Amino acid sequence: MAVQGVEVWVGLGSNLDAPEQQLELALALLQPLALDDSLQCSSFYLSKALLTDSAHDENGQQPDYVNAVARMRTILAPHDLLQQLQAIETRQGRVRDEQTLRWSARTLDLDILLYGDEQIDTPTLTVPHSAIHSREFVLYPMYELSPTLMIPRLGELARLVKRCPMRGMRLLNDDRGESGVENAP
Ligand code: A4P
Ligand code: MG
Repeated sequence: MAVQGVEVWVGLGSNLDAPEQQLELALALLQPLALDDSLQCSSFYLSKALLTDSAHDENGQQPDYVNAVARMRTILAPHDLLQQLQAIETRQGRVRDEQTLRWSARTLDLDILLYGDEQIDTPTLTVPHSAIHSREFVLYPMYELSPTLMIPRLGELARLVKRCPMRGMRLLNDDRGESGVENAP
């Protein structure tokens, strides 16, 4: 009998050291974690960095991010998946030490957005990811892959997309500006 696994959604982001290539490599490294040919990825989007009060350069800025979301079926348990994602981040040069500020620029960030319908609240893992509802670089790519998706705790993805400003986000490599997201509700 075929193994079904669980459908998980992973957010990918990078704003250091050739972000587009970082995402391409991350997708290749996610492939072995996915069952069969279940890994799918959205388009790549260029978005303005969300910043904290301290994590920015002397001009109060960070490079733009390249973001995407992937979905796949996996047999990994939630914390095992988190560990695998952090290993990929580390392999791609992500520095995570006491000097590194939260939300500082990074070569790769992999967040678990959804793990099936599960709601998980542990010290190291919150699922659905706590910021899904407010992030254009998460909601619009998710909508691209699954316009009718329902999100545990939050409800219809389409409703969340409608309420979320684009903040100038656009498709990477799309000279037509924001037209790539014209199908959004
Ligand atoms: N953790 C808890 N829940 C999760 C989850 N669902 N997925 C814990 C992944 N990790 C989760 O994360 C800190 C800890 O969160 C982990 O050790 C894990 O146990 P981190 O990746 O080490 O640190 P971080 O990413 O700096 O912090 P955080 O709070 O996860 O930030 P976010 O939410 O990842 O946001 N602007 C744009 N345009 N695009 C971006 O992608 N990303 C961020 C970081 C800021 N600004 C951005 C973007
Ligand atoms: Mg993170």
